Amino acid sequence: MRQNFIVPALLILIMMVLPASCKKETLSDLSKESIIPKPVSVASTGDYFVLKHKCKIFVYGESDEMKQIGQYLAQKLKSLTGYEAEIKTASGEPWSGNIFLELSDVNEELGDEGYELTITKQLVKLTAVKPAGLYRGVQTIRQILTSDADTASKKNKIWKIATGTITDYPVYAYRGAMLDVSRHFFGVDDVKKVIDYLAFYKMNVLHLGLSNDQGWRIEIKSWPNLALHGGSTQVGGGKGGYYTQDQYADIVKYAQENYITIVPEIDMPGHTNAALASYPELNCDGKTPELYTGTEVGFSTLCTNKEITYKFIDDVIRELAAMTPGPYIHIGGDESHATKIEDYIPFVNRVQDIVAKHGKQVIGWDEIALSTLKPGSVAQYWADVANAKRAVSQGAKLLMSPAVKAYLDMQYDSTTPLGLHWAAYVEVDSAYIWDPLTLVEGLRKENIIGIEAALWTETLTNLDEIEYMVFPRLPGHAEIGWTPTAMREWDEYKLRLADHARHFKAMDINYYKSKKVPWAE
Ligand code: TNX
Repeated sequence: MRQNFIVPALLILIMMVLPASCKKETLSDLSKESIIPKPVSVASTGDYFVLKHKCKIFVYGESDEMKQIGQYLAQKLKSLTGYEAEIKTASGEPWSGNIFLELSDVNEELGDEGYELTITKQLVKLTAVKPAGLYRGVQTIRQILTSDADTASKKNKIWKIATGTITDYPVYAYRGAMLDVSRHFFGVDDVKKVIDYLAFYKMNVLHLGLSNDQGWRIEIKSWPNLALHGGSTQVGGGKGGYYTQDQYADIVKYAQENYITIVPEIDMPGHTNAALASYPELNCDGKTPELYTGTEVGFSTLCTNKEITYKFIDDVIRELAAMTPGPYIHIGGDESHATKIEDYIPFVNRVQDIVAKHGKQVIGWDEIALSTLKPGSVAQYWADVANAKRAVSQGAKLLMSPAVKAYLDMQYDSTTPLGLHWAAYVEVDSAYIWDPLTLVEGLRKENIIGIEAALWTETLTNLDEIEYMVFPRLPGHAEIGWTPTAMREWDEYKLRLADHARHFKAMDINYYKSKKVPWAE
C-alpha cells in the first residue's frame, strides 16, 4: 500500500525538478543567453567562468578612454553583483579569474562598433577595433549577468558566465531613437534615462525634437526670446521649459560617454509657431501669434521670402552646430502645409547650404526630397514612399522610420491608455516584423544609413509614460538595426524578449506587458 504511494510521488517530484535543472544547464550554453540585439555569431564551448568578488578588470594600454570603459564596466558589475572590481593596466598575457579589455585590429570585420567576447573557464576577454566596440561588448556582458534586483538573493548567488566566443557587429551604422521634447518638455535627467536605455540595446543615436509649434526647448543666445517665451508652455498649457546651453552640453557629454550621438532637430519652415510667437519679424504679416498648446499640425510657417528668416536660421544653426559634435543637424521639413510648394523647395535648398556652411550634414523628414538634395543630405522616411524614392533617385541616403512600424507613440491596441493611432496600432510583434529594405521597393542596403524609432509626445507627460510606450518595442528596433534580417524570427525573439522582463524590473522600467510575449517575471 505504502509502496504504491511512494512511486507516483517520486515521479511527480522528478517531473517538478527536471525543468529547473534543464534551465540550469543553459548556464553553460552561451548560445542560450537572451541577448538583444541577437549577436551575429555565438560559439559555445559548454563550460562556465565564475566571476568572483576579487575579480579585476585589466585594460591594455594607458589611454583615458580605455580606463573610462573599464570604470564603466566596474560600475555596472558593482550594481549587478555588489563586487568592487579594481581596474589595472594589463601587461603580458591575461591570467585567471579576471576580465580583460583590449583594442586590436586583428579582426577588421568588427568595424567601428563590433566586438569579440571570449569567455573561457579561466577568464573573460573583450576585444574590439575601437573603444565604441568595447562599449557595445560591455552591454553584452551586462545582459548575460542578468541582475537579481533583490539583494538578499544576490549575496549567495554564484555569478557564472557560459564559455564560448561571441563575434558581433551591426548591420546598420545608424541605430537611433527620437524623443520629442517639444510637445511636452522633459528635463535633463529624463533624457539621460532614455540614453541609458538606448545604450543597453547598443543603439547609437538620440535625435531630440527641440522645436515645434508648442515649444522651443534650446537656449539660443542671439535670439533669447525663443526659449524664454517660445519655451514657456507645452501641450495642455503646462509650464514647458527649455535647456540652457550648459544643460544641453551636459546631455551631449553624457551621450558621448555612452557612445551615442545627439542629433538636434529644429523643425522648419512649418511646425514653427513657438518661434513665430517669440519674434514678430519672422511672420509675413509682422505680427506674433499666440503660443499654441493644442495638437494640430500643419498651420504655421516661417516667412520664406523675408531675408531676416535666413539670418534667424543662420544664427540658430551656428549656435546649434557649435554645441553638436555629431555630423548631423535635423531641419524637420515635414507637414509644411501652410508653405506653398514653390516657396518650400527653394527654402529647403537654402537651409541645406546654411547647414553645410556650419560644417554639418542635413537630415530632414522625407518631404525634403521634394527639393534638390545636396550630397550628404539624408531623408528620413516616415510615410511617403514617393518621397523616399525621390531621395534615392537623387543619390541621397534614407533613414528608415516607417510610422506604421517604428512610431513609438502609436498605441499597441485600441485599449492602450496613451498614444495615437493615426498610422496603425503597433503591437510588439508588428514593431519587430519588418525589414528596412522592403518597405520601399527597389532599395539596396547602401541606400539606407539605418533606422530610427520615433517617440512623439503629444500624449506623454512624464518618464513613466515614455517608458510604457518605448518598452517593450525599443529592443526590437535595436535588433532590426543591428542583426541581419535573415537571423531574425519573431517566435525565437519573443522568448529572448520575455527574459528581458528581468532587466526591466532591475532598471525599474514601466513596460507594457503585451500578451504576445511569455514574460519571465
Ligand atoms: C506626424 S511624423 C508628425 C508629428 C506628429 C506625429 C504624431 C512627422 C514627421 N510629423 O508632428 O507628432 O505625426 O504621431
